[in-house]
Amino acid sequence: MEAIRLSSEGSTPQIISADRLRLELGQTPRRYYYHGWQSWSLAAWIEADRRLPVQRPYFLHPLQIDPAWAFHPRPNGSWVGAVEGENGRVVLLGSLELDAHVELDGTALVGWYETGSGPWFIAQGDESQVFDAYAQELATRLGTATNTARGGVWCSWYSMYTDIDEPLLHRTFEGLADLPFEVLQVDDGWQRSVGDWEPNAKFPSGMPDLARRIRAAGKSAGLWLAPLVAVRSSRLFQAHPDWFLRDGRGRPISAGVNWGEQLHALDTTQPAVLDWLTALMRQVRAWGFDYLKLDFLYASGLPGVRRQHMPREAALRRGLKALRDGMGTDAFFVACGCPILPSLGLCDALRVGPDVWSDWENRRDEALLHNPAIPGARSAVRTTVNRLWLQPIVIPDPDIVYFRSTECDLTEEQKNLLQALALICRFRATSDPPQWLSAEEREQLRAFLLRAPKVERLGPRRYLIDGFEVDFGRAAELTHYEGLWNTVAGGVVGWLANQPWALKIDSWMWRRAAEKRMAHLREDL
Ligand code: 9PG
Repeated sequence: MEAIRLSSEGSTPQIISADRLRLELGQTPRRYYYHGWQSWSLAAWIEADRRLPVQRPYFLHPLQIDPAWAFHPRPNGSWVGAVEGENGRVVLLGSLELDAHVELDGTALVGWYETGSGPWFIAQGDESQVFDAYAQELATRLGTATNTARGGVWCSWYSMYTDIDEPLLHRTFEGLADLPFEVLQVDDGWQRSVGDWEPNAKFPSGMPDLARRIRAAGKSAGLWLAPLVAVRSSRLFQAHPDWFLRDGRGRPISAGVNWGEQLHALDTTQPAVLDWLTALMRQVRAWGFDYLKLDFLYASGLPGVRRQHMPREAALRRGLKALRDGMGTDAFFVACGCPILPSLGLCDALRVGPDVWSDWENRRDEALLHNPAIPGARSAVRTTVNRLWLQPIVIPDPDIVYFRSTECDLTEEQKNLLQALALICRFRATSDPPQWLSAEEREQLRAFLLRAPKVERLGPRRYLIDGFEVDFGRAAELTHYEGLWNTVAGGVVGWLANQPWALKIDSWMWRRAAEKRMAHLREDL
């Protein structure tokens, strides 16, 4: 353990190697910067004397945060932590290698590597300055994105969810043909099962046909896969149970619950698994897709027993490398649901926040479940804005923006904020089906896709876009909900959320809403 005291004047960054490092700040900080593990985990500045409640439901921890530190008693985050003092100066402590964690312990920032030791980066100054310096150093060690930003992307998820099929997508692509999209991306719903990456019965003409139709319209074909997880009922899990991470008692670990099933995680220290991943990516390229949104990538970085002993994030990075090797350097790789540092240098774009949703905030999720990883427009803006410092290393994916007013409750102001963020990130995606756009909204979308804006950064959360100021300050804050009523209601709802039967009711309600939405969509076709 290395203990050092922060000097009051020194402002050149320092790099020190240690297994554990204690950085004495010499004063009680005002705010602490939390940095969550993966895409969907929270990143935000919070008053240093506040404690973030443990988010619910607990069974989603492996899917939303780093479950290893979910119940840690002090403010903590993955790889990097920062504090702001009374004078507004920021001190940052960040690791330059994987498998590291930082906490605020009173008047000290403490960082440690889960195994062994490694380099720590220490900087103080104004917020933009210290985060920029950290990003520079990470870029040098881990590498940067190789492909440049793509133009507009249309993604099927945020209107159709898993209810996609061949005729629906064909007609949608026809309706989008005269809009200046560069990529048409097919999301979740085409596969036989999560783990079995072949087309299901709703895609009888097969995947090469789908990609060919997209390319015939002059666009790139994009595809969603979650290659590092498999549901229990998949053929993959049934055929190769030994390919999956286990707990100390030999049972396959939970990588969370989704698609109404238990998820399991591939062990990316096994050569057979790596070969399978590389072959899968080659296959998808051979089908004709060259924009790949790979999702649920956190799975192979979860704590668990691996065939070959190595730190968990180093193991994940091996898996990501095998995926990149298979797809080739010319494919555009969007990493989603992915631990941040292990992906740097391997992907082109990285989702840096949770999913957006067609309304701004949800009181149940925010106030009662204390869960900032559940889809929501404000949650997405908050975490994305607090991760824009990653921009010199990777294209930040802020998720999609909305132009439609059908099936969307966002105000004009909220939609404008999402659009501004997409322009800043240089990642422009939408999911609006053409038949849900009015003539005016369609023209707004066209103008947005064609825009070549001049973006200037005024501060960490303030930008000028073509001379217009956009301030994300308020949206980027975390609202605290307190009081007796909130505690009682939160206790009840939190308990309910942890019950499997309540989950069944929730997915039944989701199903009903989806059926209504799809009936609406198909009748408009
Ligand atoms: C497809 C989707 C979309 C989306 C991804 C990802 O339970 N959860 O917390 C949870 C979070 C995100 C999520 C699914 C579940 O969405 O971010 O864009 O591709 O998968 O299933």
